[in-house]
Amino acid sequence: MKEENLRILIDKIETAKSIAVAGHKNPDGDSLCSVLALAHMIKINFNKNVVCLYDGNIPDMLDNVPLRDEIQYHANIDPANKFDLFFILDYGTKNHIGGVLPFFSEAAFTVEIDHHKVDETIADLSFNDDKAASVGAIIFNMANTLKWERDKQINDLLALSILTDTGFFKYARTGKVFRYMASLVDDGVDIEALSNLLNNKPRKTVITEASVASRAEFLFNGRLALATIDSKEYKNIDGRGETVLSLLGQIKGVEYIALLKKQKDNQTGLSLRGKAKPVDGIAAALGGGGHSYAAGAVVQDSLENVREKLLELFRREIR
Ligand SMILES: [Mn+2]
Repeated sequence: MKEENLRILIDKIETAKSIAVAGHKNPDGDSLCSVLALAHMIKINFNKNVVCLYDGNIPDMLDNVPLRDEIQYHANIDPANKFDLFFILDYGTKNHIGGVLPFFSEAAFTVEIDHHKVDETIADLSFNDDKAASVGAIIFNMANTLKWERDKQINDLLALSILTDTGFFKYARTGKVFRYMASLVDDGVDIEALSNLLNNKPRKTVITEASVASRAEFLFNGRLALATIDSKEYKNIDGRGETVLSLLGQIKGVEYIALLKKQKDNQTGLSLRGKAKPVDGIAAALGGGGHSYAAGAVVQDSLENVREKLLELFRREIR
């Protein structure tokens, strides 16, 4: 983290009269918890009020995270609000910002903190690190560098951001993130308690996800598992249908997992996972993006058409 950038950051926080923080649309664990952690950290270290905003839906499994009620749906905030300082976290690409974008665009000064591969930064100041395990990990590092105070809620939120984005360390690719977590555990974080706190899905969600997985197709000699969610089932899914992806990923011989979601008649969501096989190129070819082994897209087309395009891309990928 550049010292000069940190100096600007401190100055902007100290002089701002209004501050807001937001993550990507349909927040996941990292997006929600890093937003809440950063906002609360600014509150207790600078004695400032911070508005947390989101668009889309927050999965039920995240209902019990600390300070969950501190985040507000963007439409409940007066659009005339022009923030002096606006943080956008974990956003990936501009079209993931959703309804929060006008607040970002209107803000006097903007900061982005991200670990996605971003082509171009959109904020005035950026703390991006595509090697970081989660945005919470970047914020943990920032807090330590600046010697910001962290309370129990912040520690739990930063730990949750790391645990959810690394799949409880399965996708942790650097030693750094273990050292961060070791330090959080020394400070009182209870990983088992946090894991239990996330076991909070509605029954219909898990039943639906299991049913979707049970109907999956296995293509290219079983190397691609492809599951499809219709619009009725889509309402029951919590977040991105992570359970479907992880169930199918457990199958011997499966190298790629794809989940197609009929969000609307002409809008299809796609989640892709690769077992040591990059999938971000396929997601990008469909207008999406993400991480090397976990990527996705939202395509303005019917599920049938997106399925065909996807299979064509896999035909070229798998030989
Ligand atoms: Mn993230």
